[in-house]
Amino acid sequence: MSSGMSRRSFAKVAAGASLGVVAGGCSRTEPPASQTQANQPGSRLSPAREFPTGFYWGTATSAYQIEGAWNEDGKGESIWDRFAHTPGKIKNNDTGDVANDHYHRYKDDVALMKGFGANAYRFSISWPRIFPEGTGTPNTRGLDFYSRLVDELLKAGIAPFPTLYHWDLPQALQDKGGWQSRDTAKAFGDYAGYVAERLSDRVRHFFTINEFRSFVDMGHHGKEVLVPGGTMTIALAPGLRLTAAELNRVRHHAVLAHGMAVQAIRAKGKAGTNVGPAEVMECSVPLIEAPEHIQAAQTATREANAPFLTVMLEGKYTDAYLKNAGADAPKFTDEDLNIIGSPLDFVGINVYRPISYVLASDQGGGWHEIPFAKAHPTMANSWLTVSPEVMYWAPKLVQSLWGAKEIHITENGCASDDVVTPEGKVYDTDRIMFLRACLTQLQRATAEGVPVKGYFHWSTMDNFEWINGFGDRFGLVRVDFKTQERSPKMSASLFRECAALNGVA
Ligand code: BGP
Repeated sequence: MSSGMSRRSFAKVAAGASLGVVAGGCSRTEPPASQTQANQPGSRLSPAREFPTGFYWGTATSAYQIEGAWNEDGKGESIWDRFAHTPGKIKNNDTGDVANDHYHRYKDDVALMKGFGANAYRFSISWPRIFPEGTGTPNTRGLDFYSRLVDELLKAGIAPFPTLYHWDLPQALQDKGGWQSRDTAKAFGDYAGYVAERLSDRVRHFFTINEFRSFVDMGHHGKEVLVPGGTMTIALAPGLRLTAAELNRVRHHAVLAHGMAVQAIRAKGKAGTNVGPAEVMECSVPLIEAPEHIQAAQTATREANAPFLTVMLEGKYTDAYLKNAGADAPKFTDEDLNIIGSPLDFVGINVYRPISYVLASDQGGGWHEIPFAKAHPTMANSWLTVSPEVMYWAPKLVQSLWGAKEIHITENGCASDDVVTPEGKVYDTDRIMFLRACLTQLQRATAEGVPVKGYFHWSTMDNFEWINGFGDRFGLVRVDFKTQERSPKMSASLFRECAALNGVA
């Protein structure tokens, strides 16, 4: 489809070779033994529900959302510390100061993950823990925390998949212009190289940046999101309202930072370190699965991702993006594009919902966007339209548009209005329905040869959900934020079954 497709060189990973065998160490992060047994004849799982051998069954979190210890052991302030400490920004004025206290309880949390059968874990590294000022002298106590966490994970047979940026920019860099400054991209590359140099003896996969579109657009302008019956606006830290030209510049700096990080990780990490982004892909889903509508969805998806995934995977902005932006388009050089389009080992995509359904059209770019019907079902969050088929189409289109050889679903999940029974149980039937429906569609993709190698459920446990504070509960594990008590919900049992059977249970 895209002209840049053939020049992307995704590292080829032989089946089973991506199991995260630790270089030079004795820890291995292979699927649980039960996973392979379940694939034997006589297994109660129909082969039509199985995932490929070696599939990663993981859950995901991010530093600010769970760690707490916001000013401990030399950590610097982040833009989320500043934002949450500003009254009125977060529901109930909640903050991540303590959050899940994971910084002190990480061993228990790793044990929980092991308990529900995960063989992979996606967490994020807090940049201001490592570089309190964003650049300059590193804080070794910050790095030590992640080193201990990685060791604990490997001991539990869980492969670590850290993300280097999940929105908590050092405030010191924000004070110098934040993502509006090109220097921030350079600083991110340096930080990424530093971490890779120190952790890649044990960590085989790094994600650069989480959800470019969310932190850029929602943080620097506020973003309108289509919901059944209308739209809603979401604003995140640092809470700016930039002009279109300024916003495009920030977008450019974000993908440039990603490219610089990819190059730094290649330069400083051990040979064989894998790297890719974790982007919230804007996926258009064909309303009807007929060739012309599938083609329309593919074209629409490529354009919708023009400033982020498309430029990272093609090494160029689409003509339509530049034309629409006109005088507001970002200024860039060929060298910038080379950096942004640095070859990747995998593509990580966060998949919750489609941006829209589409049908083919003779008008415009070749597609017609169909709004969600007013009564289209949603999960507890009004933005989360129930459209599990996006879990098939998102990786499928990443493969067909860009020829990706390895794809990870880096987030998928839903908040639920969890009710605790007198016995202390949470029967989250809605999350179970959502998870099973999404996995069914994902399995449909892998069965067709779409190279999805891992699934990371958002989230491991209830946590600080950005502007919704502790109000939205996305976890497989319930957290009582007064006592920090953790209790697995029924959905954790479904996850464990799926991981053990390596299929949709
Ligand atoms: C993604 C973020 C996660 C998580 C999740 C839940 O966009 O990467 O950090 O927060 O969404 O959604 P939300 O909290 O926006 O409702």
